Amino acid sequence: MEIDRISVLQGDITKQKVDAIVNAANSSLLGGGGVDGAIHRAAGRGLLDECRTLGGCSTGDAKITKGYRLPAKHVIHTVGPVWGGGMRGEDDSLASCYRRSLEVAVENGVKTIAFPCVSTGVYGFPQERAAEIAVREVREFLGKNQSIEKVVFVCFLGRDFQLYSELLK
Ligand code: AR6
Repeated sequence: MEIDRISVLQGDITKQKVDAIVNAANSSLLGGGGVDGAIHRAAGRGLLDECRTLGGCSTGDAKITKGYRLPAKHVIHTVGPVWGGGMRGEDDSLASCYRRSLEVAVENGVKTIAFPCVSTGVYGFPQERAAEIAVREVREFLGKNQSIEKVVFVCFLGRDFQLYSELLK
């Protein structure tokens, strides 16, 4: 069942030893604060150099790089929507981030993948609404795809850990 392949933990995504961790990046893909900053710091300069070759990324899309000094083999960079009140297609864009990240994962033979809570920090997307979208999209994708073995939601904040734990019960 899909649900057996999904888990949640509270912690730092840069420490996860998985095939790919997802980065909540911005459209430049050239780094920033939050989880993006943490991933670039932990991965080292090679990550930024590879990101420079990618030509940025649109909101709702995803691009893959190597993981460099991270324990994860790859980083899948996705660009979440900036919250603007909910009437500007934010839900669809966020759903697209999860779907596109999983599609890129499958295309690259990634079997284990960790997600942060995309858009819910600097970009201001409401946490509960984002968690519902994330869990729904991942469940739906895993229902159709057998090649992904494990999806982990890595929550930095206790509140997110609570929300995901409830949704995955
Ligand atoms: N591991 C896991 N989650 C983390 C970590 C970590 N080490 N650090 C922070 N988080 P944010 P966004 C959580 O702001 O809202 C950047 O500047 C954090 O608590 O990182 O998508 C980019 O360059 C929150 O739950 O991403 C963009 O400009 C979640 O990660 C912009 O921020 C996402 O918060 C993207 O904003």
